[in-house]
Amino acid sequence: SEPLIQIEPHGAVRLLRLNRPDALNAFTAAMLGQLRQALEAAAADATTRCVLITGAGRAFSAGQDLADPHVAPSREPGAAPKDIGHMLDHYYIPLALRLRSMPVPVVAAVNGVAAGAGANLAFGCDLVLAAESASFIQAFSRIGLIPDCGGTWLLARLVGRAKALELALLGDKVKAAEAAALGLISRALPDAELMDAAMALAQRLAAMPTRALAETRRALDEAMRLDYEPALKREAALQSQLGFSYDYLEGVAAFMDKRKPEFKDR
Ligand code: T3D
Repeated sequence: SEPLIQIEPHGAVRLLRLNRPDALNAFTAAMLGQLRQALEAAAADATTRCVLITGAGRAFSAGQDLADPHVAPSREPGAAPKDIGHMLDHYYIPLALRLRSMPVPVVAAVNGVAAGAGANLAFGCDLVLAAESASFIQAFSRIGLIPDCGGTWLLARLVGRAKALELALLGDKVKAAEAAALGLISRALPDAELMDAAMALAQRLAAMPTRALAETRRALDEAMRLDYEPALKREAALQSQLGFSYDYLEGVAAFMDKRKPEFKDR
């Protein structure tokens, strides 16, 4: 049967395509498991230098599959309520952590609607491009939940508390261009240009010093919870390690020799 996550190698870029188009790529436990495995495999593969995530069909992802028996509340009178926290503990949290600690940059190409966990999964990527027809919805409040999959952490950091609360409380649809203007995503692009632009961006990142890019993400995330002086010291510690790297040697040598660098570290 068709994999729920399609994996396509494009040179040093690994494209992961969410692949349940008939259900708007809504996440089942099996699909979340496959996505995590696909990220693990990309992380473990030394030739992969960038991951690109997109959706099959007209949506990026409609978030948790609300028909999934793991989470759908039973309508039978007297039926015991389900603990949907298990889904978060066993699937969404490990996935969000894996995404945020990838040794390579992760680009999202949001091809259509991204709702609930689908939106927050995209916001957890390093660079997010979206088609102009795409939209983002914090759907949680509509069904009596709070933003998960990192939403409570990510939203205010991306757009500030006032806008974060507006998005999270109201759960309104935000079009790609507005998402870009708010700083939720990098850029909105004409639909027909999205995949070429996302692939070009991913290939560009793949040719860059991968280890420095991963450490940049780590340092930025850590700095969010540090005071100024500890953040300066953390930069110094990470920089000191990178100073011993091949890519630093190569980067400076290429600059001095006025040639294109060939980075190798990961
Ligand atoms: O539960 C836990 O473990 C906690 C974790 C929660 C994480 C979450 O992600 S909670 C949020 C879950 N997502 C949503 O609440 C979004 C629900 N979907 C929508 O609001 C809309 O479908 C969209 C805005 C995403 C798209 O709207 P539209 O008009 O383009 O499409 P549609 O007609 O609503 O959907 C098309 C079909 O997909 C439809 O099925 P049908 O009528 O053709 O048989 C619809 O039911 C189905 N679908 C869409 N989203 C989901 C879904 N089926 C299951 N789960 C979904 N999330």
